[in-house]
Amino acid sequence: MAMDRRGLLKAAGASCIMTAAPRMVRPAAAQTPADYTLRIATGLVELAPQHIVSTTLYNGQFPGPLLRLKEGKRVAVDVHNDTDWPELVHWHGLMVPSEIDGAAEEGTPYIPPHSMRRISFVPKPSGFRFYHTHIVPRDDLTRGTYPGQAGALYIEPASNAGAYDREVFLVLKEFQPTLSRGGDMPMDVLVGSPIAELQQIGERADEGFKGRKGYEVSYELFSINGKMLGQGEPIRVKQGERVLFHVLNASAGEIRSLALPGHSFTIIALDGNPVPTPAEVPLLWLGTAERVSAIVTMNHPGVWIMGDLADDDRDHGMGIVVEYAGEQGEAQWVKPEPSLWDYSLFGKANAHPASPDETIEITILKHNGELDGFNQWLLNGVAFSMETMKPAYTVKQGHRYRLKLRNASDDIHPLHLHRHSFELVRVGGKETAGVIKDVVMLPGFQEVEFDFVADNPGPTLFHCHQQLHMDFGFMAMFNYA
Ligand SMILES: [Cu+2]
Repeated sequence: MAMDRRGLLKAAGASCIMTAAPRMVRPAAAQTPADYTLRIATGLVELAPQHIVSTTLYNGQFPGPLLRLKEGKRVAVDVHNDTDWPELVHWHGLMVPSEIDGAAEEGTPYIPPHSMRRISFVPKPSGFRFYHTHIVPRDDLTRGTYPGQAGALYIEPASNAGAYDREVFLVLKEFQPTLSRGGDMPMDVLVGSPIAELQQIGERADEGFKGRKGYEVSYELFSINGKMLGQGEPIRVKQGERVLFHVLNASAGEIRSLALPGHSFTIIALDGNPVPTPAEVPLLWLGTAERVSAIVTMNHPGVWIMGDLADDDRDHGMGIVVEYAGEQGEAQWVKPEPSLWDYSLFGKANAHPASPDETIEITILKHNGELDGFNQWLLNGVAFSMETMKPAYTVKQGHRYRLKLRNASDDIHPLHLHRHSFELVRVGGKETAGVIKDVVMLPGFQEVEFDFVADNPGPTLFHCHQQLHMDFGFMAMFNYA
């Protein structure tokens, strides 16, 4: 195995961090084959014969390879960075140490250009997770989560591996981003009503930026599993079959919807965590980086378009064909009735989460076009500094923290906490319990509350998963006391 001395030392350092007992590091150890290899490099994705895009990929493919890991069984992944810039792989939704997590803000070392780092960790918790880059591209739309650096990761439970005949992974992703002024983010996504006080705070902030609008990102091409609608193989199903879909929104910043005409989705897990109340919904809404696991009973024969509700996005590729055995013809789309997403549907009825040891309230504010035309984001008046990376909060191990996020902006924010899961407490003005997630959408001028237990010591990053938002201030660090 080609590995320079620096790479070897880095790998050795990582393995020392990972093991409680000191372990001899011998050259032979590095020669043990890794369980997986990820190679970050420029490559081509054929979204359609007339749409071949050059982008950065894992192993020359989009999505990156599906990583199937076993809960509790240590895994070694060799990550080769064949690009000209430093890279990071973030293990989204996994409880790993800060040095492994893949966020420079937490202290994970970069993988230097044209070098390799062996990453070793014990996968947990079980369920549908995600890996992606975590570098900060700011105005460079060829880097960060804009290119094709995303893949699904599934951690099999240590016991009870699940009893489904068929699993289908769907990775939703846009390509060819451009900067634009004014976005078209869907608004009728989530239940709940705007809070007047938050609207007033937002309006007051807007007064200083009269009429100014910051950059947004729009996309030319849309795909599921790296193919535009109508390209690639359809999902072939049989009548009566129950198909478990694992859907990942791997967008850099879009909120996505997904419907299959004549069918409904029974949600069994959110962000890979089984929900207390599996419930049936007519369509899915997923914020950036969210995952939904849902069973669809195939009881409506035909050839259908499973696609996004937005006609424009679907027409530009955001969909995949579902074809019943023995059925032919052009795939049909039928516009579904509108349906708002309500996380509390999947919660425990009449239950309350444990009381927190402390509540942390954070108000989100936007300064339109403040940073060279980009919107600046402030949490309690502070935009995160990439220079100082100063932690905003200190937590005590074992304590339960309630985060109360108040959104004084009109955008939906997919909020993400690293290295921990959280329990939803209040969404859309409704109390809930038992829904465990690592990303939650917060609609414009609303509030959300969720709890996390400080059970994974080390610097921990909290941020909006909208790439533009996180790059321009929407981050906060939690340190353990
Ligand atoms: Cu955001």
